[in-house]
Amino acid sequence: MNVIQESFGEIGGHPVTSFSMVNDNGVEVTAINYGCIITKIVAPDKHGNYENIVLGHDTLKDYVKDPYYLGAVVGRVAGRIKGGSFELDGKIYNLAKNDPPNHLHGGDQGFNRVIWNAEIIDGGVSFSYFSPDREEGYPGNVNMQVTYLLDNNNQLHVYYEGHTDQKTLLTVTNHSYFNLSGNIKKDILDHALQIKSDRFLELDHEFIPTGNFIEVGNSPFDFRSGREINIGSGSEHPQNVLVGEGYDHPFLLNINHDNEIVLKDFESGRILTIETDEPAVVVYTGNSLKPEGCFRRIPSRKYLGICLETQGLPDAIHHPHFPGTIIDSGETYSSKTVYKFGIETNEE
Ligand code: G6D
Repeated sequence: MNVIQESFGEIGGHPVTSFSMVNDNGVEVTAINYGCIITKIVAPDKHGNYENIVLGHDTLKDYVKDPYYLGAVVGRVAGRIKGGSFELDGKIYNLAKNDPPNHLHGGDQGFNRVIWNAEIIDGGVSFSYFSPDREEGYPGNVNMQVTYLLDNNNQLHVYYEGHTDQKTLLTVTNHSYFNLSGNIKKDILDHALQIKSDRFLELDHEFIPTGNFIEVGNSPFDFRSGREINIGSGSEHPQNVLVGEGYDHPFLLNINHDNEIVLKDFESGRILTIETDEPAVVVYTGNSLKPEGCFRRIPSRKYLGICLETQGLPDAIHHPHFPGTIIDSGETYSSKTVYKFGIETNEE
């Protein structure tokens, strides 16, 4: 495994570096130590064309301006926290209401907007960051580590690990927008998605979970046998309409057995298979991508990428029946997600 290190600019005098991991098959994953952002994933289609399959930018300036968390690790808490505040052991903590009136993806200067230390290791790169007590309003001094490893089976292994010196909240994810067509030839509406999930979380008008789990059966949220994403963009289901004619929903994963998430583009033959130890995956179909701006000269627009954010449940702190996202001193937050880049020729 080669890891090619290159300067990617600087922020406030701090250097930002890109790390390109290239395996023996020519698959490439590139990430920078600003936000642990994955800037590029290059994988072959069924004809052997190696093309980029994530939305990204070519310059640091564009990532600093980016409002979409493109490719970034988001946290301390991925997703929204209602009212931008929470209580732990009788104390109230107030966070940035950066998605007013709520908190989103760790706040104004979340993990996506800080510079991480980086170390090239065998098979990839490891990022680390010390998040001081009360950073973005969260309690506890937290040591975070994010590791990206690319193997010769075309799998990207992503490991997250966190330690705190006092009780806090922690659940992070990677916010890459996948588009398997290759170099964004089209949007993702005719990509097929399969998730063996029986339930998803109902959202309210602020995209905050109501606490209700909804069965997917007989609805545009039933991806158990695989179906095209466009079922949601044209749907009149109130939850599809609510989030801007698509999906922006956490799906409960059937942990401990066949909890694969599979995304396919039949035209290119590319298949992305995701396995995770997280209890949920937020499916976000880029409904809020605005027509302003571009991604490497491709004009931005709705549905240009799909995020599959494996994570704890959003706003879990306000829903005792959700799997927890509280971590205490002496405990280890750890999470693993594996992305496998494959090909399916029509002959199979
Ligand atoms: C919108 O509601 C969506 C979020 O889920 C997404 O993460 C963000 O855009 C980038 O706020």
